[in-house]
Amino acid sequence: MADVSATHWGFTHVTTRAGRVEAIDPFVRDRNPSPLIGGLPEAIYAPTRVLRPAIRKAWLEGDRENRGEGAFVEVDWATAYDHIERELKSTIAEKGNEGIFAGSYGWGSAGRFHHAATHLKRFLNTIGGFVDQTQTYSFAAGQIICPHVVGDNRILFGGETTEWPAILDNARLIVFFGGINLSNAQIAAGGLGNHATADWLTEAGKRGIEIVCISPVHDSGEQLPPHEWLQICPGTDTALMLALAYEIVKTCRVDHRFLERYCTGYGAFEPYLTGQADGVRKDADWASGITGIPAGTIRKLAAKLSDNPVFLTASWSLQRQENGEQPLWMLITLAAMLGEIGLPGRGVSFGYGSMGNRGDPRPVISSPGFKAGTNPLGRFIPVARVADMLLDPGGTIHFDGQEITYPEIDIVWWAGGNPFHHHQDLNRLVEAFRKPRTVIVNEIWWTATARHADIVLPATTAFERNDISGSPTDRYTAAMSKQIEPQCEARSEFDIFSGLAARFGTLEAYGEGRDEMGWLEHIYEDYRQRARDTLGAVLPAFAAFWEKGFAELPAPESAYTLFADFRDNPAKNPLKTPSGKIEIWSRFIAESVHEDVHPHPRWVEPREWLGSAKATQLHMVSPQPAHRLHGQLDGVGVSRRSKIKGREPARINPEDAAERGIRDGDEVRIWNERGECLATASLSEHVMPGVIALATGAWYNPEGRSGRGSRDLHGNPNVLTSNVPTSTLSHAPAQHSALVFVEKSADSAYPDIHQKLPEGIGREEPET
Ligand SMILES: Nc1nc2c(c(=O)[nH]1)N[C@H]1C(S)=C(S)[C@@H](COP(=O)(O)OP(=O)(O)OC[C@H]3O[C@@H](n4cnc5c(=O)[nH]c(N)nc54)[C@H](O)[C@@H]3O)O[C@H]1N2
Ligand SMILES: Nc1nc2c(c(=O)[nH]1)N[C@H]1C(S)=C(S)[C@@H](COP(=O)(O)OP(=O)(O)OC[C@H]3O[C@@H](n4cnc5c(=O)[nH]c(N)nc54)[C@H](O)[C@@H]3O)O[C@H]1N2
Ligand SMILES: [Mo]
Repeated sequence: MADVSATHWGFTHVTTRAGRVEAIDPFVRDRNPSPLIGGLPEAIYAPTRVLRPAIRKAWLEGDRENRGEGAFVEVDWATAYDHIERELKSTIAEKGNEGIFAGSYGWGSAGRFHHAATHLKRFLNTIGGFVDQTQTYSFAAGQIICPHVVGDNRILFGGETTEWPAILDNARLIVFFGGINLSNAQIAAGGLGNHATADWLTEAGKRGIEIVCISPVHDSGEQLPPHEWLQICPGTDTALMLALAYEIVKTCRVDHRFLERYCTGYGAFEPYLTGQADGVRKDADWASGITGIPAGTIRKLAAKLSDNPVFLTASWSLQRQENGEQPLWMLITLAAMLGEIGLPGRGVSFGYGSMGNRGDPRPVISSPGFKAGTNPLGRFIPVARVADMLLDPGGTIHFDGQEITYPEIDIVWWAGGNPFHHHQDLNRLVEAFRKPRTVIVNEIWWTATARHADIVLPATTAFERNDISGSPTDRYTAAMSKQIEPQCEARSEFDIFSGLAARFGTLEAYGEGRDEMGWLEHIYEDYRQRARDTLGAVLPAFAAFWEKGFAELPAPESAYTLFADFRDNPAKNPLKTPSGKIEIWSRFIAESVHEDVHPHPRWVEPREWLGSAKATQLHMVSPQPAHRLHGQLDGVGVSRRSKIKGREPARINPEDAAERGIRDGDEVRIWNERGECLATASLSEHVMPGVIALATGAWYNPEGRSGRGSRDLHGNPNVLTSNVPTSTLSHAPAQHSALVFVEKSADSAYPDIHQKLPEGIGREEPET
């Protein structure tokens, strides 16, 4: 057995001693390992581990109003199963399976077999199905708009995109809307054997490629090769892109041949751009007033775009805000006007600064995976509409041209996600979570979601079970060998749901007669065969793979460029859009009920942005945390050390701080009409004036009873973010659009949520 395991922040080697994990070190092949893995041994034995099944005491007495309050009782597995079995059976009898919500969005383990949500769904599929969620929080607006514009989502995420070697060989200018944040590139869903993004950027610097970063926050500034930072007011990138397009029209640099051959609808768009349609020229002066970028700078950038082979990219953050569909659509339009799309290493694609190894060369083949099967119920809601669904049963919405009716939910079940991390307007979520009859959560730690549940099931960490990793952007697959026994009563996801399936008589359908190792071999051999059939690649057989600890796909011989085949022969390789071309004007959208989305890209003022702010308000951006993954590892390692006086640092420009009498390290109160939190001010020139950056992931730590009216003591931005969707087309989360007030508050002691357990929960040392 090898000592290898895998996490979303990198592969690891594990050292154990007397049945305990002693150290977790980076994978030998990793050239830029993430410091996050240093916190893992601490996390395995953290005081907030869920050690036994637990049930909320008041729920046993029929209460549903007080989730998040009061004591739990610890029970054995048989008792927990008894309750779950009874709950599921009564809901199915009374309401049918549409009374069960198990979308369970979230970043469970990197191990693809014990992926918690997949097991939950697979089990429920064997007993009639459940209400699901579609899209991801990462790029929900993009997932809806990109297929309308370019036919699919390769431009947004995954492994099939323009690769770095092609970019470096061909582009002379790379423009990063949203900047390039190397701390975000530490992470890849499903793990990564080597962190390559930093090396590609270094190489870009060596080759003298010009780099422009456009963002309200200058992340990773010191680690990047020479580059220019343009400060932009949050939520205004579309206006900047329009002005760049306008200046290109004005200087007669539009590639009309490309537009005619490969695009539809430019004729309907240009009159809007030039102001012929609405009397407003979208020129550099116009955009300067919106974005805060000097008009001369915009014109200079437009000239550079015309004069150089370019690669344009935007981080996913641009679409996690009101009208978040627009910047992506407009950047594609801009690249089309330049005629760059499909030329080797040039054009446009998103997410290069958002996730590790996007654009790293890798043969196109899907990674090892475990499937939930088909949901016989077939009902779903958009990912960010959970609270809306719970608060408005029977309500209807239009979503990407379909009508969706919110079901009445009895049972909410979350396994491998943390809505009290990811959901917008948390105080509203608290209210929504007090509606269903029963909330079940499988968790490793006592997160705020577990604390707002009725039945909590203890899950193992990756180190306590055997698994296999796989990511669409990585060439490596890890054989994740079990290193220690499960802590106390914790069980693997497969064991948890096998136990339930046995009670429902569906174990055969759920487990297909395989045990854990049987499944791993099955998943791996399927992958090995696909690698051989589609790539001619020879991977070791399962036993050898398991012994070695990892397998590696060969690097592709030539670098891939997205849409090169389409450019080469658009008749033979059309896009999957209705016209087969890039749609700058979309008939689907023109004819849809979504009147808030125009049929071509355009600038729409968000409700909350600096242009609508009161003099004392700041625009809060809530980026991904450099020191943890969402809420994971918040209480340990580099994340714990990054806290100031126990609270999350809120980065603020010294000018804005001075105006408010705030000094570095002061406790601050951040609030708006939706909520309030405390954080610690960290003065930084890397944040532009008018903006405050509060990273996500500080565990929600409400003072008193959770919900509207309480304040979060730790610095969780989602008590401040708004439920307003990006648009009615995508209903996506718009968490970067939030105005807040900030003031200095008197220093107070911080009660550490990572040391505090719900009442009734034992803390005895786990058995080892
Ligand atoms: N304000 C604001 N909010 C945001 C964002 C933002 O930019 N701003 N970003 C959004 C984005 S992009 C995302 S992806 C979401 C992320 O939101 P989530 O994915 O929900 O956040 P995580 O903290 O990663 O939650 C995963 C949970 O799964 C648990 N877990 C891990 N492995 C297992 C396992 O094997 N079994 C079980 N049962 N549990 C396991 C972990 O302990 C953790 O609590 O947040 C979104 N929220
Ligand atoms: N360390 C770490 N890395 C992560 C994660 C994590 O939790 N921790 N989460 C992972 C996940 S799930 C995802 S989806 C990705 C998300 O990847 P992204 O969406 O790219 O990440 P963010 O950090 O939200 O935003 C990136 C940058 O965009 C800037 N920005 C915000 N609003 C605007 C705007 O209006 N215009 C411009 N031009 N810039 C803006 C932010 O200030 C930030 O510097 O990150 C992944 N990487
Ligand atoms: Mo994400």
